[in-house]
Amino acid sequence: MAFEDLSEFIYKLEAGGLLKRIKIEVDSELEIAEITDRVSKGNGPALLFENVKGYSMPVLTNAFGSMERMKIALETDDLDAIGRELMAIIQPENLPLTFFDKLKTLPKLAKLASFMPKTVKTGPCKEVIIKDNPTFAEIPVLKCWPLDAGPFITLPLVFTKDPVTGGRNLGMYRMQIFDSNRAGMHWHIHKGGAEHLGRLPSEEKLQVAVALGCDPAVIYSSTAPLPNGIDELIFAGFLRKEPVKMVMCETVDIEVPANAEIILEGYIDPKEKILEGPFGDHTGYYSLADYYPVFHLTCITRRNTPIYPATVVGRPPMEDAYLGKATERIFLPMLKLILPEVVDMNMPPEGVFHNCVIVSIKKSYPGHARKVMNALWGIGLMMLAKLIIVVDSNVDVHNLSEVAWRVFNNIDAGRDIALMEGPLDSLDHSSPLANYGTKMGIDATIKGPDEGHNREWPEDIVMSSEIKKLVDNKWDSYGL
Ligand SMILES: Cc1cc2nc3c(=O)[nH]c(=O)nc-3n(C[C@H](O)[C@H](O)[C@H](O)COP(=O)(O)O)c2cc1C
Ligand SMILES: [Mn+2]
Repeated sequence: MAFEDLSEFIYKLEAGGLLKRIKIEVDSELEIAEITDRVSKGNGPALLFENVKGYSMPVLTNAFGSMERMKIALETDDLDAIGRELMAIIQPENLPLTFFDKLKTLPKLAKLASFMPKTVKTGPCKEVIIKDNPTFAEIPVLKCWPLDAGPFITLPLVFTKDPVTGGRNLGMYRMQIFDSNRAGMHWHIHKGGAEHLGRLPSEEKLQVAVALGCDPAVIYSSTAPLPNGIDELIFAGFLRKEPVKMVMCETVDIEVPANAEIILEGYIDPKEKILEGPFGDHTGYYSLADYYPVFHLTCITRRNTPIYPATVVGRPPMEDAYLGKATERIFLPMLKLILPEVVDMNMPPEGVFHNCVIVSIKKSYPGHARKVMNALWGIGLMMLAKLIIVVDSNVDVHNLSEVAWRVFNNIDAGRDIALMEGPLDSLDHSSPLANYGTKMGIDATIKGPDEGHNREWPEDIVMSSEIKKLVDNKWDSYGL
């Protein structure tokens, strides 16, 4: 049974001893962030702050902050299995060929239909409707780091519609609170929300709705790198094996999850921008201040006693690392559909997703590693990967020590480093220009004469199995 809402997820975590309630008074300015940072870095539990100074709403942090909690969130024992299941639905060989094949796939297609979001008349997110002077002031939005430009909503689910096709997008983009009814909308230029705004005639306004606190599959789906034009709510339905219940907003023509804790309705004027940031970001640095669109609040709808969810990001690893790991596992099979030579992939938390991708391949022709780099730089948000390291199939990409050892030994800098100019993540601070710069590929695979390497390539040092067995058997007698 899927989680209906955030509370059900909280109860599940609590029942498993994976959530702690903090009853003494804490400050939404810096104190909650410092507590969360320590607990998160210490592999600690999810935190529910019940007594936030000056506010009646409790604050939830670190809910997704471990592999165990991430799996509970998506109701699975094995994130890779979700990826394989996704493949089973979209793989071409599963398209019906004969009549009997068709019959076999019927349950699968019926399942797909059952993932579509379902519109309902009303829901808990409408228990309170505030159209007169709605204000952010009742929400305990966190200020996370000393040099942050203000409080930031860090787990917002931002809904927009494509002005041309009407198609929905859901993305997670942080929102800086400027005053009672204006917030920044920090969608990067590569993202779905920004694309919608860009398609809007400049004299119109883009309607936006933001959900705070949904069931965990919906929250995760807002972070998933789905191609623009694919509805994140169908993906959420697939993950939770039940449709997401949606309800129409009060002041904008957008549907939002009926079981959300809080809904913020509003609009963005494409002609208006505001200096947003700095913000202590998931790179471990303050992302630089820059101009972003302004969200104008027109209505708040919410539960009677909502929970405000937040994440604290900073120097990795933090909570977002686990959301990223889920994405790495769930989307790997799909990547293999396009690149069957890929064996495994690791996006280590220190690389904050867009800075480092390590990929192992079954190499079968000269230049194969470069082909994989170029392909990755051409697929969706992988275009932003600043460093791609390619290793042979026998290398365990999740063992960073092994990867480092292979790279340090295997590369000839003149031959094995590929530099590529192109788009970079908006959070990258190293490139001379924002959003554009140089990316590097490292080919750490074994080279042979077909790649101009006419010297012998040495063997890995491995003890023979007979001697290993002999030493195993005699181990206790060595007196070690
Ligand atoms: C905690 C968290 C915060 C994020 N903040 C932002 C952000 O401020 N701006 C942004 O463009 N992407 C941000 N992202 C990444 C996007 O949510 C992600 O790229 C998502 O796929 C975007 O959806 P879209 O492709 O529909 O635009 C964040 C992700 C997480 C997990
Ligand atoms: Mn999208």
